[in-house]
Amino acid sequence: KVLDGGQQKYCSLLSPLLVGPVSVHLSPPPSLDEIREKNPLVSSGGHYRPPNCESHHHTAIIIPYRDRLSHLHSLLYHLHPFLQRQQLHYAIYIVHQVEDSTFNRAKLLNVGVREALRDEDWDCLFLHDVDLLPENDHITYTCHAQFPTHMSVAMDKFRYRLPYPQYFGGVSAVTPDQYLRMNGFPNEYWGWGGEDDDIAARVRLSGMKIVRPSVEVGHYKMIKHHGDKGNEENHHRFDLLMRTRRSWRTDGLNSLTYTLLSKELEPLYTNLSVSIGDDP
Ligand code: UD2
Ligand code: MN
Repeated sequence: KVLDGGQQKYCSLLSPLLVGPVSVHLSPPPSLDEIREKNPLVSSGGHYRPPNCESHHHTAIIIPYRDRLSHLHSLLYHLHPFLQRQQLHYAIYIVHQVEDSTFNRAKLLNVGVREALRDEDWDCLFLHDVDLLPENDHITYTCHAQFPTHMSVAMDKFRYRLPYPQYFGGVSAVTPDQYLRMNGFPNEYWGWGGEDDDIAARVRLSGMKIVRPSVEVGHYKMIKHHGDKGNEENHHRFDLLMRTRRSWRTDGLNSLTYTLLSKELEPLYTNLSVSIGDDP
C-alpha cells in the first residue's frame, strides 16, 4: 500500500473494521500480559498507528488517575482494540496523582494535555474517566472542527440518557485550539464534583457550544464503584461555579503549575506521575 514517493496511502474515511455495538465484559479484569498479547501492534507508551494506511486522525486519550488498577486494566483491554478498529493514530496517557492529597480531576486533565502535546502534534484530546467503556465503535474518537464534544451522552448509570442538558462529565473531546480558547480547565476544584459543569460553562463563556453524538451510538458502561478516599464531595463547588464567569480567564491553562515526577513509557500507556499540590 505504499505509493511511488514512498508515502503511505490515507486510510479510507469510514474504517472497514468497525463492528457497531460491542458487549463489554467487566470482570474479572484482564492481566496486562493478556492485553499486550491481544494488541501486538501497540508500541511503547501506548502509541499506535494503523499498519497499512496513514490515519487522518491523531488522538491523545488522557485519563485522570489514582488507585483504580482494575478499572485501568478493563479500560485498556477494551479501548485499545476499539481505537484500532477506528484506524486512528493514537496514544493513551495516564495522569497519575501520586500524593495522598485531595484528588483534582480537572487539574490532572490540564497536566495531561500539556504533557501529551509535548510528545506529538495531536489534533484531538480525549478527556476520559478510567471507568467508562464505550459500547459502540461508531462513536469515533475524533474531534469536531469547531466545537468541544461531549461523548458519554448515554450511560447505563443514568439509564442511557443525559442526566441534565448542560452535563459534560465522563468522556469529552477538544482540539488544542478549542482547549486554548477556553483557557483549559479549572485548577481549583479539589474533590468530587463541579469541575465538569465549570468546563461546560467555559465552553459557553469562550463563545463556543457543546456538540454531541447521537444517543444511539453514545452508549457507555460505567464500572460500578464507590466514592474514593481522597475524593470526597467538594462542598465549595457551587460557590466556585458562581465565579466561573469571572475566573475562567485567570484560572486554567495559563495558571497551571505542577511537578512532573516521572514519565514512563509502559507497554500499553504512558504513565505521567505528577505532583499537583493540595486543597489550600
Ligand atoms: C462523575 C463524572 C466525572 C466527574 C465526576 C466528578 C460520570 C460518568 N462521570 O464521575 O467525569 O465529573 O463525576 O468529579 O458522570 N479518579 C481516580 N481515582 C480517584 C478518584 C477519581 O482515578 O481516587 C478518576 C477516575 O478516572 C474516575 C474519575 O476520576 O473515573 C471521576 O471520578 P469518579 O468516577 O469517582 O466520579 P463519578 O463516577 O461520580
Ligand atoms: Mn466513575
